[in-house]
Amino acid sequence: LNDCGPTPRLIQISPEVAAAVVDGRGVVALESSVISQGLPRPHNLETALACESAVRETGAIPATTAVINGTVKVGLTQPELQRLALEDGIVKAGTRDLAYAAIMGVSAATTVGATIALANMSGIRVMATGGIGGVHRGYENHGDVSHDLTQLTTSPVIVVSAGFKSILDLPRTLEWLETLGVSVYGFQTEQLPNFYSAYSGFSVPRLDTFQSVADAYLAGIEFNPGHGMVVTNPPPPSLAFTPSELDEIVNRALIESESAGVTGKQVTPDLLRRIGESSAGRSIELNKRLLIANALLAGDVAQSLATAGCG
Ligand code: PSU
Ligand code: MN
Repeated sequence: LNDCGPTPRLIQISPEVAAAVVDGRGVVALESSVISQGLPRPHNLETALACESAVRETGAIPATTAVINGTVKVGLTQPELQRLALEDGIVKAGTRDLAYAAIMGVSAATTVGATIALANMSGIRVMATGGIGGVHRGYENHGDVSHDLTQLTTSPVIVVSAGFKSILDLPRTLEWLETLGVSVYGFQTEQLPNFYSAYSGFSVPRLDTFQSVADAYLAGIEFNPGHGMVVTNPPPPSLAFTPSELDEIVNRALIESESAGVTGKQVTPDLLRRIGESSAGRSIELNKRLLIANALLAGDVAQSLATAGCG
């Protein structure tokens, strides 16, 4: 071995997170692309802080990830969260973008894929987000599949979400996860949620307790080592959309975004913004509430894993 190998030298884990991992306490990784690209100001900062508080309520420690001036960080300070929420020009970083951000000294927010890669390198087994990326509609024309899916084949992390973002091709995303060998579970439901709606028409295996989520994870990494898993949590019923409301609003956003010529990694943030505008902010409030609910569930799951001696 020489000094040029993959020993972590560019990643900086905060003292609080590092101590929690060493002590085997519950830790939850939180992504930051939702802060910098997914939600508008001032909701983004409020949500980021509320998600960290939700994790702390369960007794677990939050570890939001991002690149700050080229330093790849796991566990951020409040001023760093503020920068991600309020500064212009924060880049969106998938896993492959981390290296360039690090050597160029830029500041970047991490997607689910990049976040679970960093969580795995840091000894963190649980992460929370709103909706994960997947196969985009019109895949046969442009081939756009989120790296979130493939990263789940090399990062054994539990991803707590409300499903796949409803702008995606849900059946194809499920097929891809099956191909990749990544399990998708429903928390206290057998109906796969569709991000902004509790109903997708697809069923998933149901897990009813935090402990059973932890058990499914530990069994999963025994039989399919290296793979992560997806736990879906239905969105809060008071704000969730019905399937037909959701269909209408997503279809409109897709048409507008396509005729505006939006492509690549701009697609997801652009669609979320359009849906926010056409629902008069309801999708934004819902996105915020479901992110907090997922952070809470992730914290409880992380605590169950820690109790099992696998923090
Ligand atoms: N969940 C949300 N809002 C978001 C995202 C997730 O509620 O903005 C982000 C996540 O960071 C996810 C990314 O990884 O969108 C997916 O982007 P893409 O489809 O370009 O891979
Ligand atoms: Mn994409």
